[in-house]
Amino acid sequence: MQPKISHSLYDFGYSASFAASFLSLTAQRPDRALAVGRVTFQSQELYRLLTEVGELEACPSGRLRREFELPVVGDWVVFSPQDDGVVPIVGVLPRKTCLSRKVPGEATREQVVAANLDTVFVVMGLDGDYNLRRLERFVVMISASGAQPVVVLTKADLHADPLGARLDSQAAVPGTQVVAVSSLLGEGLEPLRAFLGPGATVALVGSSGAGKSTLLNRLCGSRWMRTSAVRASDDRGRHTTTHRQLVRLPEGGVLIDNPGVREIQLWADEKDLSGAFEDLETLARSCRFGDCSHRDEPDCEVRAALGDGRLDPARFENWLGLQKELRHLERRRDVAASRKEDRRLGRFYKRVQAEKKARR
Ligand SMILES: Nc1nc2c(ncn2[C@@H]2O[C@H](COP(=O)(O)OP(=O)(O)O)[C@@H](O)[C@H]2O)c(=O)[nH]1
Ligand SMILES: [Mg+2]
Ligand SMILES: [Zn+2]
Repeated sequence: MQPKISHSLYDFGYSASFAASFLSLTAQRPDRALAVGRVTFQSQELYRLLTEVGELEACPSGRLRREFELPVVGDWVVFSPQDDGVVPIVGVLPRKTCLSRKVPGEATREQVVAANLDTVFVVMGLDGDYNLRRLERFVVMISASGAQPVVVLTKADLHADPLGARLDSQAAVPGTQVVAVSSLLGEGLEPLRAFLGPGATVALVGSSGAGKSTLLNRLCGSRWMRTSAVRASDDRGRHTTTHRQLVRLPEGGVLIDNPGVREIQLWADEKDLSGAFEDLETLARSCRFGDCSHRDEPDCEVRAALGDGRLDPARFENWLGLQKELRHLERRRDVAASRKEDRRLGRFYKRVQAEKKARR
């Protein structure tokens, strides 16, 4: 049995607007007793929920599986309480923010990796991991999610000039706060604490080995509530031991370690580039032509900035590359959407034909 939580769900991110959604959802199901919980862990069909009566194991109902994409870590879900055993999840409350990527490979589909994040720490090590172009990509991805990105450069103790690195990173993502820390020495962490606390949801993303788990442990110390590991079956029916992905802090607030975004396949719009490239967009607005390609047009402010060293050429190339990628994605999304609509209409006409035939 899990220890009872002495906090209210509001300390872990619940809010008046989630409560309103919950009420309108329960009003549609007056026949059932329903309760709300937050997904702390997901592995295939097995879920764990943080609820008012402690942590519960849960599983999406058949109807939810058919009608909605499956809930993810951070979601607030509606479940039907049981006396014992696994509780069925019957609904997902509308998300406040939603961190998504394109599914890996050729398919043009969105994959939601975490929901209802307020802040995302983009964790990057000041060692071999350090890469400004990847940083720009991450910030675009998080801007698209609706959450606030904060860049955390870890392993400052391994770098000869951490302040210089911080300034370089700051130039790559001008609108975003950049912090350099050493989780090893416990240095520079103070600015991060402003984002934690009752009601706040913070996720850590970054490549493997960047220092996410070490940072999480530093931020929580021994103060995060260790609870027993989750026993889950893998797809071959073996039992594997996994740990919850969302941890709660005793003073309220939650941290999510690595919601699976090591490789960044963007699922974003061109407008989401502003999060990382506001300065470039400002420059581009001063070009003589509104549709300037910044290659060889006259009176191009972007080229002028490249010429006098105000703009890093690698950053400029990454901006062009991301623009191209997002335009391509938009076209593919349009095609995918119209194919889906075609399939839907196809099914509709088939049904109409079948009904006609049955009536004859
Ligand atoms: N020197 C130093 N090493 C660190 C720091 N943070 C993490 N590490 C080391 O980097 C390695 C990967 O860290 P980990 O937190 O597991 O990375 P994750 O894969 O992002 O969770 C571990 O060996 C850590 O001890 C730091 O601030 N300084
Ligand atoms: Mg880790
Ligand atoms: Zn231009």
